[in-house]
Amino acid sequence: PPSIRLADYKPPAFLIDHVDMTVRLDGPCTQAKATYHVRPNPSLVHANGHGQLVLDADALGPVDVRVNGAQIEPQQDRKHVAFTLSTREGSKVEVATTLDPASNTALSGLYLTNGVYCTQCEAEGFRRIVPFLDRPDVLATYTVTLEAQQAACPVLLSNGNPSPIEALDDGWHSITWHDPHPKPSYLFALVGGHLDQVRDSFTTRDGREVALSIYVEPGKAERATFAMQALKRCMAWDEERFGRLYDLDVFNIVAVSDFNLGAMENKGLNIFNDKYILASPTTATDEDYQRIDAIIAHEYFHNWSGNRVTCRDWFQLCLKEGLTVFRDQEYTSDIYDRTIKRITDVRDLWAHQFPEDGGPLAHAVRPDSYREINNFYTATVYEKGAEIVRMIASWLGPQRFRAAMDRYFSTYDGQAVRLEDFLSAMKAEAGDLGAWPDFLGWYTQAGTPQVSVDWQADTHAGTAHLAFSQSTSPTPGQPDKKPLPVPCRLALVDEAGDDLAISPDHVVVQGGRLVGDQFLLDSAHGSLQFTDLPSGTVRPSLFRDYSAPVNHMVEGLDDSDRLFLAAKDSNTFSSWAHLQSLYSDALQRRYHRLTLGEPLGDDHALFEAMIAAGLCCEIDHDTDQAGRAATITLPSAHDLARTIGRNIDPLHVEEARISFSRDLCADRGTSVVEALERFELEDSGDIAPEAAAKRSLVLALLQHLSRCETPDVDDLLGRALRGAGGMTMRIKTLALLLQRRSPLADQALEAFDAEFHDDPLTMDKWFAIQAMNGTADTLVALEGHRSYDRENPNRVRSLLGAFATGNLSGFHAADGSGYQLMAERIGTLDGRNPQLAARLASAFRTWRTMDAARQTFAQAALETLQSMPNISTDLSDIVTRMLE
Ligand code: BAL
Ligand code: ZN
Repeated sequence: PPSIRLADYKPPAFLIDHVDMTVRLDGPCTQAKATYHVRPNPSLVHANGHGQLVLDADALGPVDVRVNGAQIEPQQDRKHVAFTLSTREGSKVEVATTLDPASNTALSGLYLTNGVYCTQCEAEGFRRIVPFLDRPDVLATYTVTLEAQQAACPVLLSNGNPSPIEALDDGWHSITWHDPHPKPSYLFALVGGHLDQVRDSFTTRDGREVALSIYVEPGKAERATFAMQALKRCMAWDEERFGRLYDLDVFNIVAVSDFNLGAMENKGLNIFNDKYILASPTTATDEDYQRIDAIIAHEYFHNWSGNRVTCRDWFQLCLKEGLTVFRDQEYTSDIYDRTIKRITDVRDLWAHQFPEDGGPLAHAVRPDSYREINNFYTATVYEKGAEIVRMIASWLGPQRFRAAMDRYFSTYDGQAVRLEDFLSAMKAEAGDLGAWPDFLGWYTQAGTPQVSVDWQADTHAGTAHLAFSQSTSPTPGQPDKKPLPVPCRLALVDEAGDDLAISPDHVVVQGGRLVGDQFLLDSAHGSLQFTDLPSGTVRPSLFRDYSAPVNHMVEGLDDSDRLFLAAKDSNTFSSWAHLQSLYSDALQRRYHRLTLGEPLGDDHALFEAMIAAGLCCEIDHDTDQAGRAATITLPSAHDLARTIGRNIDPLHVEEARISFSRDLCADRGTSVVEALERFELEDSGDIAPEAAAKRSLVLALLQHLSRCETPDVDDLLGRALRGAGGMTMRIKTLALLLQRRSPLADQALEAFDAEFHDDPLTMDKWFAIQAMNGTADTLVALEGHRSYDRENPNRVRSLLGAFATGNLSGFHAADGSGYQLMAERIGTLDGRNPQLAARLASAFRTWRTMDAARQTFAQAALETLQSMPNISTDLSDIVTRMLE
């Protein structure tokens, strides 16, 4: 299909104000009927008294259509149902069709998951249930009646508030749900089936009693108690922090086991991938718990940022997603540790968004065009989108930002709007901050800006100079780039590690503005000239808290300056970042020496700094163990590959990291082992954040030690595994044993399998660690395992997804076996579930950064996919862009 372009947006000719819908859940004879209260769009001129109503449709059988009670013959093709309507007055349009949810393997529209009926309508799934004006700027209230056999579907849910359930003849029953809030069809949902229920309640600040329920597959209720606590916590937080109150009498969450996304924010009826609801200490890791917290909050927060104020069109997707990610990041920062959360988010941005923005799939946060919107639920729209909101929030400061958000929600409540509307609310509260920066440029321009900073100081003269320049490389469809407003939060740090007070009278600013501690670089070049500095060495701490999503390089600071800042910078994020930049340089040096066959050199000073940071005190000492863990964690192999950028040999990338840890252990291993011995490797399995922080530090140390070649490390890891009180230590130590090909690994894998083989979500971890440490042959063997299911997205992601995105040398194997296997599996999957196939295929996006031999294999694999006769639009879009 041709591209859809933002520039071609036209308002709908007709509006639908209310939808009355009845869905009779009856296996392959499921019936969906809907009555639409349609009126001509009053903002358009309708010339001759009638017009075409073109309803969107997808994969529907014959549709029965009546207009004002009279049956008509519509024009129906694969994608549309069209007929003529009066433009002088409103019409009642009835549509009816029959569906077979069990055959819907694409998991978009109405489908069956483990015997439960469920829906996924974002972005364009509603049209797979009934024909509709399936676009986000058509907002309607909904009254939905669900009918089913009581025995098959005791639970029947939809959006809004329910009326009492009614018994019908022959063991059938029905319930009607009414949602008074106008919403786009992508927020419609229904669920029917056997589900267990966890109940609770929440009273809003204005006294509304909200009945909360989490529905899970039978027998899993115990694992949903954490999720319920998380839900209540985030509801209270959104009231407190953003003044957002819930607006229905019930809020339901349903966890299902077949789901393409993480979760979905349907109004009053969030549907979740059960991976992000179910947790127990013996089956979930610390990261799982944090992710559950974050995703529950994310979906709940959409109730305002997305549902009450929604998007005019899909180009504005980041309006709800970037903003809601920002909101969930803030929530998680408040309830866990702000610096650790920032570090985690920045690492994720570097790992996922930067490679996207620098490769063939690069697109603006608000793209100009798309062929398949499902392919734009990306790290760029979500994570870079959140970074833009973060820059705006930081520019406005907390009070103004809160006022601006209040203004945004109250001005646009019940409307479908654009980014420009969001920005105008932000700008309206900017007060005396001066000219409004071109934040829209961040939404419309793809690519990661490169910011070079040159630092020069003259201690005797008491002066210093910071020169900035920015540029952005061309991205597909955008050859020329303009400068963006880049906020650099900075400080000058004195010899004691204290921030110097910067008086505006002693700074000359060019090419930007200095407001508080933010230098807003808004030209290609800018500078700060400092005078009257006190005596002694001064160093700059730049991009504090990662104040802009740019790649920045600083000239004029040597390794000892960076080591000083790593130890002394009062901004804990920056002190982490200084050390990371040193690791990154050291690893790149090792990589290049490996490719040249040269000796790897010595990183003794860096090892000293690492040990000082990681073991500054006893592991058990409760001083910021999570911070210490982050500090001694190396950049990932993928991040190192991205930094190297071209002609990559993944084996050397991995060896650079391995050799670094090995040399660290040779240099300072005794102190690490001693520290761990004193800790005795006992793990309570307690899920409290303090216990999780301690585990993260132990694991960060074990990660390095696991690269030592001495056999006593097996013993150490074996003891850590046996002492594991919960899943975090268990799966991570098992992964380390596997990674070092320890003889203990097989036995531990078997024990895990024996214990969990009938617990699919837990087995996903078992599949994933093997996929990340194996080859294409490993995958083939694992596909035959009794717990594997080629049709379940979570299983597929745990095996194929983990391999393609978490195993650099396996996926990019020198003989092309990784590419070939992935292409084969993606090709097969495309016939069943195009969204999942396309998502997996995007792992190929770095193929042009590999060495020539690998590129040849990758290209062949992509071309094989491209030439498949029945390739889906989803997959074809990704593969084509990757080959362009
Ligand atoms: N709207 C799709 C799932 C999410 O981002 O919440
Ligand atoms: Zn979202």
